[in-house]
Amino acid sequence: MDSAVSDAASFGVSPLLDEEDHPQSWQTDRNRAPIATKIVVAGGFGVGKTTLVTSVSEITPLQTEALMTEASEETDDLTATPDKSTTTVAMDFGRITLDDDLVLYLFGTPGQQRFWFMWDDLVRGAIGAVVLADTRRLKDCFPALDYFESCGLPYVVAVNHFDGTEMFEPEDVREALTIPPHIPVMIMDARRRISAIESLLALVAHALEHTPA
Ligand SMILES: Nc1nc2c(ncn2[C@@H]2O[C@H](COP(=O)(O)OP(=O)(O)OP(=O)(O)O)[C@@H](O)[C@H]2O)c(=O)[nH]1
Ligand SMILES: [Mg+2]
Repeated sequence: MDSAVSDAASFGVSPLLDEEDHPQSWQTDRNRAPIATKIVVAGGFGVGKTTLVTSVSEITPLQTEALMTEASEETDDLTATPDKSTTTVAMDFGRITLDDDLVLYLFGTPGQQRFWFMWDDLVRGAIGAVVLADTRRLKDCFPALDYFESCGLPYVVAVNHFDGTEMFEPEDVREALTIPPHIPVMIMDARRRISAIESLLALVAHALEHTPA
C-alpha cells in the first residue's frame, strides 16, 4: 500500500481525503470543480483489462466476474493465462483522480466476442480508449482496433507485457498491427499502477490533441 501512495504522489494522483480525513481543497472549492471524463479499457479475452482497472482505481472497483467452467473450454483459450479462473461478463468500473481535478472514470469491456453487443453502450460519452494487446495473441485486439477506428474514438495501444514472454519494441508492435504513426503505442504492465497510469495519461494527452475543440 505504501508503494501505491508514493506512486500516487509522484504522478500527481491525489487521494479523495487527506491524512486527517478532510476533503481535498478542490472538492470544496466551487470555482474548481473537477473535470470528469470517461475512458474505456478494451482488448481481447484475458489480456488484462480487469487487472488494469483494479490496479489504478482509487475506489474498490466494480467487477462483474463470473467463474469460468469446463463448459467454456472450447471457446475461451486459456493457454496464455493458465491461472485465470474468472471472466468479465458485463464491465469493470473504477475511478482515478489525476492532477487534483481530472477524474477518470474507467470502464473495462468484456473480452469475449459473445458480450460485444454491450460495447456501443459502454463507449457512449467516452473521450477515448486504451486498447490492451498481448504480443502472443496480437490478432485478438483487431476487433477493438477496428471498432475504435470505425467510430472515430481516439485510442492508444498498450501492450500488456506478461512475464517470461518475448519483449518487443513499440515500433515492432505498431508495424505488426499497422497502427497509424500518430497513435501512441506503449509497452506496459497492467499489474503495476504507475505503468497503467502512464497508459491512461498517454490516452488523455492523445485525446486532447485529436478531439476537435
Ligand atoms: N504475468 C502477468 N499476468 C497478468 C498480467 N495482467 C493480467 N495478468 C493475469 O492474466 C489473467 C487475465 O487478466 P484479466 O485482468 O482477468 O483479463 P481481462 O482482459 O479482464 O479478461 P476478460 O474480462 O475475461 O476478457 C489474470 O490471471 C491476471 O492475473 C500481467 O501483466 N502479467
Ligand atoms: Mg475482465
